[in-house]
Amino acid sequence: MHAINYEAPSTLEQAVSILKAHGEKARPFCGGTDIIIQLRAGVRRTEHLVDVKKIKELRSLSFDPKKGLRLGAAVQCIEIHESEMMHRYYPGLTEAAHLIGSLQIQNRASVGGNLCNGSPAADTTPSLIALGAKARIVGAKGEREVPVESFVVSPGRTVLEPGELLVELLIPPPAPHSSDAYLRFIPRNEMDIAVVGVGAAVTFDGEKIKSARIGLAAVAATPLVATKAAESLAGKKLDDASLAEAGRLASECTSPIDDMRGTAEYRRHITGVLTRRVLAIAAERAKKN
Ligand SMILES: Cc1cc2nc3c(=O)[nH]c(=O)nc-3n(C[C@@H](O)[C@@H](O)[C@H](O)COP(=O)(O)OP(=O)(O)OC[C@H]3O[C@@H](n4cnc5c(N)ncnc54)[C@H](O)[C@@H]3O)c2cc1C
Repeated sequence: MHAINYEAPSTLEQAVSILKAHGEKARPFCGGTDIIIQLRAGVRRTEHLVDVKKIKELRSLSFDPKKGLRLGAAVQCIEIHESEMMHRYYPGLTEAAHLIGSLQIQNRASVGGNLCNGSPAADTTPSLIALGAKARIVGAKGEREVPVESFVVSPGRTVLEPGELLVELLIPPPAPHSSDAYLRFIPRNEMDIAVVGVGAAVTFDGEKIKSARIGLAAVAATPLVATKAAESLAGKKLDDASLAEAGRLASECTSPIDDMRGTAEYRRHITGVLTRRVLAIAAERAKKN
């Protein structure tokens, strides 16, 4: 690995100014569980690593019943799993964060880094999509918010311009009678990349579904929002027929590849199965809220 300068600013202003000064030659990082491996393997190159873990705004994990969740980009997955508030209000996102690697990896890995790495198979991204999360981005030219489903533009590439930083993820408060869930399928019971990952959030109005959102991983070049599948549920009871229809529409919106973990056809099939299952889990939880 070539020599790399390391800086760890303690304010957002300092980080933005360092990133601006070095342009494309600098990269921000949080836990390093992706970037260090990529730099060692030579698949990414940078001259300056800007460690953003000391910046207060990127460390926040705070919930307001009216405004929702502010999840700082550098909050580690283990902090999410250890938070009672997260288990109560966002159980699906919490289980996605707790699936990443091992406990050692979760002690370093962040949800922000999982998203910024731009992998189509990132485990927390479908949950963020299901929850309607927005990414708050800050750079030298100012600030912007991007819905998470538009954040990844191709494998390994995101909407972030050189010098921009993901500061936090903003997630609306859960509506009454709503909840979320995440399921993934991996080829073996070890640490592995998802063959398919599905996150879902549902809101009930009495016995019927008021609204739903579904996010998919590892079934296209970018994480997907399964809009038609989710919309097909509105106004219906969550029964075998509505689940089957949502599963069918979710697998229809995918464009998977064949690889060593599974064929495209297999991925489409698993998408339908997991969508039905994850919706049923989210619904069980929602009925208790
Ligand atoms: C053994 C092992 C097992 C794993 N298992 C899984 C798994 O099961 N599921 C899964 O989804 N992932 C898995 N991963 C990958 C997972 O650890 C990462 O995706 C992690 O979540 C990234 O977070 P990080 O803080 O370490 O990111 P980093 O490595 O620090 O950064 C990742 C990328 O995002 C950019 N970046 C980071 N933070 C910011 C920011 N605030 N603003 C702008 N850009 C930023 C960096 O420049 C870099 O390109 C595994 C990794 C390992 C090593």
